[in-house]
Amino acid sequence: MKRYPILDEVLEGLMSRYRQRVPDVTGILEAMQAEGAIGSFDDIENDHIAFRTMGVPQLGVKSFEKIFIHLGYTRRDFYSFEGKKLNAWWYSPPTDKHPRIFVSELRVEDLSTNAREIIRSYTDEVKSDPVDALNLDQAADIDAFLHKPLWRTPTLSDYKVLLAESEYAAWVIYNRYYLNHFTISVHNLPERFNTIVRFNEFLERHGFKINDAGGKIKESPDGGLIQSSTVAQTIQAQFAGGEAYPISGSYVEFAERRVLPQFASLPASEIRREHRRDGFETGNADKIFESTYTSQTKR
Ligand code: OOG
Ligand code: NI
Repeated sequence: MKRYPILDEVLEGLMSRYRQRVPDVTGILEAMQAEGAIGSFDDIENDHIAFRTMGVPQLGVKSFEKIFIHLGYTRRDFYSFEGKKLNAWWYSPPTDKHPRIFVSELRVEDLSTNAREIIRSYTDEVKSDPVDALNLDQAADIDAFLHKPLWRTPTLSDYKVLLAESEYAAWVIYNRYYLNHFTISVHNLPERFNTIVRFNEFLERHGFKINDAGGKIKESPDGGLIQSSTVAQTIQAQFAGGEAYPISGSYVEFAERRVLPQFASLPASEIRREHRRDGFETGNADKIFESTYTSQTKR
């Protein structure tokens, strides 16, 4: 099988920062290990990872996607979130061993003049598409780019103005391209854990807080994609002038992908990723975004 060493290194770099920022990741993996759901952390199947961006001409998904398309991903479906003023696309990976990617962007043009001008005052510091200046054959260059500030450190007052109008905008102005979540596939786990209903029970037994926006279980109308997520963990942000303030960081998601009706008679041992419900679902995603919203984190 073809190898993807640059992609693997970039993914590892993302996951290592994410594990540091989100103690729930290790907490959940340790609880899974303790209960025999997995032998080692390597047994986890990462269903997908997600990023957020500001939709301005020189940034946004059009810029961000170039990285992962270069590394072997393919752009798939588009999703629109009217109320939240977001666009999103998903990307299928080069192999079954790699996670899907979900990337969203804020429709900055649709915000109030005030919020738009605050965002532009930061994003205008990026004069041209920064991905065009990267060497995409160098994992270290990509890794540094994904974890460096794209614009100056925001002020707490700008953060609060954005938070009042768009929680997504506030999240991105501080967190930028930090991994928003990774997603544990539950359908290949031992039977006691292999549905979202059972996995949520396990999480709650261990004290993890589940996003309940629209209910704790998000199910696609076709019944094939069932998701849940933790509530984002708080990070102590350092705003301009050294002001510290607690804000939402990242969270963990869980996905159950059911076998498609046309493959229902396949023996379990033959079921691969391609036999299960693929892609995403607008109604599910709309509520999962709220994992970082204060309506969940302050609950
Ligand atoms: C992404 C929310 C949507 C999914 O799997 O549908 C999502 C985000 O919070 O940025 O992850
Ligand atoms: Ni997700």
